[in-house]
Amino acid sequence: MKKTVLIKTTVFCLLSVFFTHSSIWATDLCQSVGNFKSVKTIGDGKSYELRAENAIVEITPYTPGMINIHFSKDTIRDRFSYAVVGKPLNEVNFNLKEEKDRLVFTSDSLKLIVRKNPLRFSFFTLNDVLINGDDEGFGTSWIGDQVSTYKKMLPGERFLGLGEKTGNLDRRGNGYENWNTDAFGYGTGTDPIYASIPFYIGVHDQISYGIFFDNSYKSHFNFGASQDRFSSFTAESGEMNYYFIYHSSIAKIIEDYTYLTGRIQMPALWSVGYQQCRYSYYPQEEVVSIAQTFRDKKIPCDVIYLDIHYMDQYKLFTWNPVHFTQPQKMLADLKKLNFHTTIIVDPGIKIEKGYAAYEDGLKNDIFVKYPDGTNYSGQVWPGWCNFADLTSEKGRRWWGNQFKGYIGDGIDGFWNDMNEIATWGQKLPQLMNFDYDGHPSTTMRARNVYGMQMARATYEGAKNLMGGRRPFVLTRAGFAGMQRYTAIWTGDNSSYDDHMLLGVRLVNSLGLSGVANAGYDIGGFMGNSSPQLFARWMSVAAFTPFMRGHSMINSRSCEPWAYGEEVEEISRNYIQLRYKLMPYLYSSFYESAQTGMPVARSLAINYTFDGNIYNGDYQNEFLCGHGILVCPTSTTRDLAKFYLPEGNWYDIYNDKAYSGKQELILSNPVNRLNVFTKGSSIITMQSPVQNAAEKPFDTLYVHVYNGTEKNSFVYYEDDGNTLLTKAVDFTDEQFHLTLSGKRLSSQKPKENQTVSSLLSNSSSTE
Ligand code: NBV
Repeated sequence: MKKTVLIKTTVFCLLSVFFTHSSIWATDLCQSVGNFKSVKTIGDGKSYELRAENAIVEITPYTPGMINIHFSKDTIRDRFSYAVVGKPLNEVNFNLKEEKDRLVFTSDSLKLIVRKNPLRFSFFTLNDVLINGDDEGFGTSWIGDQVSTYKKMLPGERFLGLGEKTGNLDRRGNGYENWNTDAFGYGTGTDPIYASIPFYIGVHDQISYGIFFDNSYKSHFNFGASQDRFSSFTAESGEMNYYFIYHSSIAKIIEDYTYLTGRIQMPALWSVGYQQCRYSYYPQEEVVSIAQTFRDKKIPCDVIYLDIHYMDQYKLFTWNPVHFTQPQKMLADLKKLNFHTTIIVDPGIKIEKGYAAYEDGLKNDIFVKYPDGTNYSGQVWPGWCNFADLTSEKGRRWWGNQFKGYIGDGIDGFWNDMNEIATWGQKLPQLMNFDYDGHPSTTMRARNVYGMQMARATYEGAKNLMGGRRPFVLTRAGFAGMQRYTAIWTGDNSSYDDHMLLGVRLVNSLGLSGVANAGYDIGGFMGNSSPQLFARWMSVAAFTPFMRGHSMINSRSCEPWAYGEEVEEISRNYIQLRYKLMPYLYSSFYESAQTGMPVARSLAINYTFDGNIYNGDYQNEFLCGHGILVCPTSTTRDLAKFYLPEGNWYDIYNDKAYSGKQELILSNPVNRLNVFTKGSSIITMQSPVQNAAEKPFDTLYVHVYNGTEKNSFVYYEDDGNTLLTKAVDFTDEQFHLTLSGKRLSSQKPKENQTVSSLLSNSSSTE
């Protein structure tokens, strides 16, 4: 009897050793989805569920060109997404034909062919041209919790977008990580930096497609770094949930992507004006004096910023009792000068007995917690702080309500900084609990979305408190979909030429990735700009969606007059030009709000297959709106090389005509940024104003440039301030200008406004 028991124990021990080892191996090796088992329709009959040996996959068409592929090891556990707001359209055709070795799904725009053994996904045009397909060997697979999809990399394939990523326009040969990071003093190749947008666009053989990987864990993208076999996307955990988008143009891909993740709201008109910042303007008299200097010097400006020194010991929702003794009076004085005021807000709430926000946060139990239920504390400007869980409805509501005092005082702009979350030491513990809107998660999943949820809480709170006026929110950290709530700036850049050019690419890349309202610190946050660089930076920024001068404490000032008379004059000229272009810029924002098309457009959007635009010398060029080509170049060269893409072009200053598809070498004086308008473009302008509240003359100038293309432009105008409650469909306040041959026609001209065609080129209209 005793013997038998012993034998059994031995067998059990051997078995357990075997299982332990086999499970170690199972998690260490790459686990494939395996072979196909079954397929059935689910939901409303348009979605399909595929079962394979080691995975379940849901396939859902969202639009004819956008298909969602969602893998899970067992059951799909989580459909929750902060990024996605678009729903599958009802009228999408999506049919399945099952064959012996494969499944063929067909929509009105593409075919998805799923090979059965092993399961591999490939997308084709309706004429059977490969758009993008799984790597035959790997497809989708897991290593432990880490999940990846490997796509075959095609000869000559380029990769664009991925949001706020340093490096070149074409990302081939590089790998990237998404992990929102306080990247103080980042270099031109640093990765990651502040915001994460796991969306990219692939281009090859007259074909372009987009892939949005909806997973907020730390993710990795490899576009041929250290290998040349595949492009891949990987998340440390969570599910492989991606949206494949195919269209005939990048513009349409962005349209679908922003259908999915949302578009910008119409910004307050004043926020499209020039904005002046400094770390930090104080005391209050200094703030008003800076604003007054803009008016005295006749340099247009709409916004002044208060950085961290406006607070009492950096405590949020307070005023500094020494430097800001009469904040309401200061704000009223600024208002009289037609200035709006934006304040910085960091997420940390100082742990201090008796401090109202802290006590209230404790009472309402809104702070982020460790798993043992104690509040997480980290050190930032005010000292040790707690942090509201802004991934919970309750936390966001609490946060939003805290702005009551500031809004009552007259603040209408909210600058969200340090929301990666940045704390001294920069090692946010991984084990903290976040609500993740009812899907409890650790920092691992919540970190990348925290900044976006802070911007959302700020936007929603301010919107509720501002009596129907549009708040302006600016964020440093963000995630896919942030464009619904906020503009973004590219953090702590540096005062050198390559960083200025990097900023241009970052903004263009954000635009390719759904974020139409973006900008950078003009002059560079860190270091001291040269006068030439500052002047050039101002001129480039005049064509950038968000335009703000900002610099670091103890560095050179960054007001337009801080670099002497010549630079002041150049700055004034370009800021003034921006204000004259306001009807064009604002209409371009309207286009972004309607279609997702960014204001600053990488040339990859319109000239996707022209290899020259990816050339290192030309990759910084962009279109501002549909018709203004901006050619930023460093200030270190007397002559600069440009590339004019297809079409015909006019020098914006003297109307000199150039034909496209040519490289140009022109002089590069600091007072003259090379800018061209496109043949057939329609550019609306107004008389000069000093700020957005000042009414221009009642004449709208419509510049039409002679060209061969048919073009149309939607001119849009509203009061610039009132929240728009309905979706963007404001037919009363817009009119379409259509240029066909030499005839310019307009529909629905606005009351009390004359449309006069001021022709830059006399033969351009009838
Ligand atoms: O609040 C101070 C700065 C701010 O001016 C800057 O724009 C942010 O990116 N902030 C970072 C905190 C730390 C700066 C060293």
